[in-house]
Amino acid sequence: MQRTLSEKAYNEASKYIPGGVNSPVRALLSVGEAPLFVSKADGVNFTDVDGNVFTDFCLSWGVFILGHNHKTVNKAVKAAIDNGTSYGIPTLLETQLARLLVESVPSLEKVRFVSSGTEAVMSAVRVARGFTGRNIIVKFDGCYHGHADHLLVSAGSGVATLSGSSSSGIPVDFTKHTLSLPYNDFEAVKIVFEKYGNDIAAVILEPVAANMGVIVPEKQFLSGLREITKQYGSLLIFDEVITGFRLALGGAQQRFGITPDLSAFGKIIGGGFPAAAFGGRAEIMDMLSPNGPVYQAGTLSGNPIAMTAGIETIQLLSQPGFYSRLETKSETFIAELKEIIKGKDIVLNHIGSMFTLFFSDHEIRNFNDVKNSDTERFARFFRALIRENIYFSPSAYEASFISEAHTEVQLKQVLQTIKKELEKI
Ligand code: HOZ
Repeated sequence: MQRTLSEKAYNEASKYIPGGVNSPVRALLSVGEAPLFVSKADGVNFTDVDGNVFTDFCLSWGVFILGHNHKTVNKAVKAAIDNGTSYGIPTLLETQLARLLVESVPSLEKVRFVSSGTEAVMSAVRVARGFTGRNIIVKFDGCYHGHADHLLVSAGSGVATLSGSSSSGIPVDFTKHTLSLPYNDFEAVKIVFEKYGNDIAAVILEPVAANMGVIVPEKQFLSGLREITKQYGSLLIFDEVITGFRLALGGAQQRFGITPDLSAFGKIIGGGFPAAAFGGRAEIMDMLSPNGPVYQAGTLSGNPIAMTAGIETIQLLSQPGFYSRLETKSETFIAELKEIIKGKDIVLNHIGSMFTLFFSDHEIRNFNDVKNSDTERFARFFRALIRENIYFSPSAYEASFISEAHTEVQLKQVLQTIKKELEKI
């Protein structure tokens, strides 16, 4: 496979952009590969600048549940552009998308739009602190909630590949109210609540972890968190930036039947454009300025192009049968993949259309398990797939995704390739 133009593009980008990329995982360093530069994408495929075509299971990190370049979404966006692209003044589109979110997600009574998942989570935490008048935030090791200072503690995603899983440049004072505990460990949560319960503003987590690869919460974990936060007057925040509109129209909270106080959304709700949202009970959300004393703002928040793409996407996802079709297709793929990896010291964690292969002979239920897995073997696997024109999410600490656009025939071909390549690594 010729990759000379990507290599050239990387060298050129590195002159002007740190590491040549605008988000670290894209540099592919943890999988020992040179980054790809993309020229276009359609359906489940993207084409790099050298003209190589890849079957995509990263899908802009889960954004494209409908596949890239969806005709209906694009048509609406093209029409919206002709009316101007940002006003900094309210539009009807914001209310329309807000209504769709509130109608789709069980816990939402009010939402506010921002432009990225980082902003959504950061703002949800601020509202939680404003509402409770408390400081402490409990999070879980390996969950990634964007790059706000106080949440970059034992974080997953690209941070997981830094030594210590935290970023430099953050004063200790900024993280002193953040406690990070092992995922799926409710006993640890109980101990922390016994000690600090009345000072805990919120517990925040990815209801299915997807930034240390996919880790599904154990049965009593989410319900335990719901009960204990209620008992102590703390809020429960679900970071559904990845799981929202992915695991069901109502996200992980609908799938598990647990109602958080606040939730954050991103990725899918922008239909490929920068839109994210946070929301929850009206009495909490009304703490936000101008109704209340918690400040939060943004020039491009709710911008008409992102709102249009979001509306079109959610309407398509709301059509009867969408999620059951995606679920069935994913189940078939996962079942066959399970057969392929049998006896190979590989663990397949999955739920709905999200999955991660961990190279380990142990169950993977928390960040430590992921760190102890064979990430070198994952890297070899990733590189082998790339040579076969298949693009999985490029780190052992990420989730891969199936979309509506993957056909059964394509998935079968991918499985054959995986089978063949696993024999060699
Ligand atoms: N935080 C994203 C992975 N979970 C990476 C985003 C990107 O590199 O585009």
